[in-house]
Amino acid sequence: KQGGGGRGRMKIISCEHHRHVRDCQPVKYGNITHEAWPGDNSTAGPVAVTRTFVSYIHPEGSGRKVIYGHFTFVRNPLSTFSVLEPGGAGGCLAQRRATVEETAKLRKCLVAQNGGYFNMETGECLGNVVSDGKLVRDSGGLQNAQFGIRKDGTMVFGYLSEEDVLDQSNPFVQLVSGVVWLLRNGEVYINQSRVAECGDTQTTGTFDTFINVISARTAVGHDRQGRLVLVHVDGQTESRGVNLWEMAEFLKQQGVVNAINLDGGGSATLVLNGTLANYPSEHCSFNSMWRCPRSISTVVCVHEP
Ligand code: NDG
Repeated sequence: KQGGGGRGRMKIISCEHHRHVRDCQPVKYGNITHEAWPGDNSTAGPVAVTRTFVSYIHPEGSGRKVIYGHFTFVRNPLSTFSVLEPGGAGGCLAQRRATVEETAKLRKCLVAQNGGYFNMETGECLGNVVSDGKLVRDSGGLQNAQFGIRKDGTMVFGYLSEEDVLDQSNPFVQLVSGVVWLLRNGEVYINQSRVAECGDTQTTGTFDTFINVISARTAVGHDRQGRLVLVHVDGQTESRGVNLWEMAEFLKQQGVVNAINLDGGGSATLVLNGTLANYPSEHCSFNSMWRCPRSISTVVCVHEP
């Protein structure tokens, strides 16, 4: 758990040795710790297409299981995609938490999912946050998987130094942090993420538990055409859904090129045109018969240009 008190700070400092990704990464990628891909810039057709899947996957060592979720394909992400602070601008500073429905309504999102990780006790937004050109939060170079869009429409996936985050020549207009770079250039990048990243940004047990446990998951990635791809898989920690190996393999099979893992578990939420469209795992406080979307932190939002 992050923030507050000395213990939280200690934990963050314990991640620092992971900062120098370049030291550990295979020569294959040289000194480059992120991938850049030109975003699609088409102006015709719908902004986003959301597709529902019910798929069988084959987990290691067992038969098959069924997984449920949605893919959203987004054209022209530079003008149709935003990272939103919880409950509107200023939400990270205020350590606000809001449901995806609440935040999505304020920006008239056609499609919205939960975004970055947050401190469940204090509501603090974690990682880097750039929302519609405004740098809201700078993680100080802490290494976790990033997704951003630069001013010229380039999509960036991977690890960024603080200098990269603050770059003014082609600045980020949207930026959000995940945990685990699932796919790098069409290849599963989990083993490398294990070494490079700060596992303490998430709180589902140890970093390895977080990677290996089945749960609800969300991700952001892109396809070969430069369309942004938002994904969620329904689940519940330890009982339904996918581990990150399965998530990465599934995305790879669907033609996703680069993808990072965003907040999942009880945070995993999809809202279509203002309406909840997934099966959240949290029980409602008023009656455990029903499942309720969690009040979360930042949101990834697809809207009209
Ligand atoms: C979810 C995450 C947890 C994280 C919390 C707040 C999963 C499986 O949201 O790790 O700390 O961001 O992604 N669980 O519960």
